[in-house]
Amino acid sequence: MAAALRTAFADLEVAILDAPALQMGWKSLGEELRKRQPAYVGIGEEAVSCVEGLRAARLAKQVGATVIAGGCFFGNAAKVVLQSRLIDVVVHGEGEVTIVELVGAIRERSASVLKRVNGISFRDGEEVVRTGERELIPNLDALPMPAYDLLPMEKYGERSKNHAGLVAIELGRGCTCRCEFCVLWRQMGKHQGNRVLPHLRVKSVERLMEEIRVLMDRHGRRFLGWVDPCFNAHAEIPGQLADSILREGRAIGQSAWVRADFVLRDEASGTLRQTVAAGLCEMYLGVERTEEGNLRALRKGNLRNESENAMWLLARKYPQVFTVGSFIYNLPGDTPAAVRRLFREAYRMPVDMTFFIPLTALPGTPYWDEKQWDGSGEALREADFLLHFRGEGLKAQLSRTLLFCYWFSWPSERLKRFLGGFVTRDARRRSILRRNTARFNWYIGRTIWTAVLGRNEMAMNLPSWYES
Ligand code: B12
Ligand code: SF4
Repeated sequence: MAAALRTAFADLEVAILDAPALQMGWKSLGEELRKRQPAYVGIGEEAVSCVEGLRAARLAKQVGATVIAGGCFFGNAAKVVLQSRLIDVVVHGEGEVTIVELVGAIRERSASVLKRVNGISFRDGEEVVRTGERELIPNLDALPMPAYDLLPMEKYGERSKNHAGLVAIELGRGCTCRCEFCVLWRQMGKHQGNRVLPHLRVKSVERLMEEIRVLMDRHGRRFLGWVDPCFNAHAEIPGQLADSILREGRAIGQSAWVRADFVLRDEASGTLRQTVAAGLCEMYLGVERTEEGNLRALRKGNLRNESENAMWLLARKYPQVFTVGSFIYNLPGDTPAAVRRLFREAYRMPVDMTFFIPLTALPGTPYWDEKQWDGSGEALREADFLLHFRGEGLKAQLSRTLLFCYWFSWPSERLKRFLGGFVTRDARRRSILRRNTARFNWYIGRTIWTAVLGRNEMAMNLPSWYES
C-alpha cells in the first residue's frame, strides 16, 4: 500500500512505522507522530490487538490526522469501530487500489466524492455509509514492488536463531477452499451479489523471482516466511518457482501454511520434492479435526485421512521438514473427553509440534455478532488463539484439559518424536524443539504464577519497552 501510494502521488511523503520492529513504545510513537504531523495514518490490526489499533488512532487524531483502518479485523467490524469516532474511514478487503482512490478523494474533501470510492465505509453525519464492492486486482503482477526501502528490513529475524534474516513475502492471495471458521478466503474473496466466493490469485514466477532477488541480494534476507493463507493452493506456481530458485542456485529456508490434500497432490506431481529442495523446511498444516463429522461441519474437506497421510509422507520422505499441525477445539458439543481424544489422535501422526486453537468468533466469520462488541475491544483480547485457563466457561475447561494432555498424555509417536528431537543430528529441528518446549512451559508457568498472585495479565507477553 505504501508503494501504491507513493507511485500514485509524487507529492505525498509515505513512511511505515513498524513500531514492534523498531522497539517503539507508546510514548515514542506519540512523539514520532507529533514530529511528523502526518495528514493520514493507516492502521491494520488483528482482532486481539484492536485496542492497540484504536490507541494508535487516538494518537493520530491528536495530531489532526485522518485515520484510515483496514485489514481482516477493521474491515469486518466497520460499523462498530466507526462509532468510536477514532477512525474516519474503514477499507474493506484488498487495500492497494482503494487506498489510492481514497486519499485522492479525501484531498477533495467532500462526502459525495467519498461515496464514489468503492470498498470503504465512513460516517456521514450519524449514518455509516458503505460504498459499492471493490473489484479484486485481476493481475497481482500489476502491484508495485513492495516498498522494502521504507521498512527496517535488517530488524526482521535479527535475534532469531531459527529464522535469522526473516522476511514476509506473498505468493498470492485468497484460497480455493471455504472453511467455515476462516476469515482469509473471505478477505480476498470475489463478491457476487450478496455472496462471497473463494478466489485464488497468484503472482507470476518472474515477478516472484524479482522480489526474491531484491530480498536476498539487496536486503540480505535468508528466510522467506510465506504469508499466504494456503501456499500450496495453486497446483503449479509453487513448483515452477522452486525450479527457478534452484536454477539460480538460490536455495533459501522457507515456511508456509499448506493444505494436506494439496501436499499429497503435489507429491504425486513431483512439485513437493522441488519445493522442499528449494528450501521449504517448515510446513504448517491445518488439520483441525480428526472426525469426519466435524471436518464436514467445518467445511474443511480432507475427509479421507489426508492430514495423517500427509504427515506420514513428510516424516518418512522429507525428514528435514519441520511439521506443525494446527487443530481446532471449542466447537459446539466439545467436551473434555472429546478434546482428550483429539489430542491422542493428533499425536498418532508424526507431527513435530501442535497448535490447539479455540474456535473464535472473529468478525468476518459467521460466529461473530456485532452485539458482542463491548465499545472498546477489550473483550477481543481473548481472540489470541492461545489457551485460557481461568473461569468456568467451556473454553477455559477445555484449555485446562489440553494443558493436562500436554503434560501427561504421551502417545508413543509423540514420545518418540519428542525425545528423538532432542538428540537428532538435525541442528535446526533440535533448536526449534528446545526453544518451543522452553517457551511453552514458560508461558504456562507465567499464567499459573499470575493466577496465584490474583493478577489478570494479558496472555500475550508485553516487551519491557512497551510504554516507553
Ligand atoms: C504473518 C502473520 C503474522 C506475523 C506478522 C509478522 C510480519 N511482520 O509479517 C506474526 C507471526 C508476528 C503474527 C502474529 C500473530 N498473528 Co498473525 N498472521 C500473519 C499472516 C499469516 C499474514 C499477514 C499478511 O501479511 N497477509 C498478507 C497481506 C497482503 O494481506 P492482509 O494482511 O490481509 O492485507 C491486505 C488487506 O487486508 C488490506 N489491509 C490490511 N491492513 C490494512 C490497513 C489499511 C489502513 C488498509 C487501507 C488496508 C489494509 O490491504 C492489504 C493489501 O491488500 C495472517 C494470515 C494471512 N494470510 O493474512 C495471520 C493473521 C493475521 N494472524 C492472526 C493471529 C491471530 C495472530 C496472533 C494473535 C497469533 C498469536 N497468538 O501469536 C499474533 C498477534 C500479533 C499481534 N497483533 O500482536 C490471525 C488474525 C485473526 C483476526 N481476524 O484477528 C490471522 C488472520 C491468521 C488466521 N488464521 O486467522 N502473525
Ligand atoms: S484451506 Fe486454510 S486458508 Fe483456505 S479456507 Fe481453509 S483454513 Fe482458510
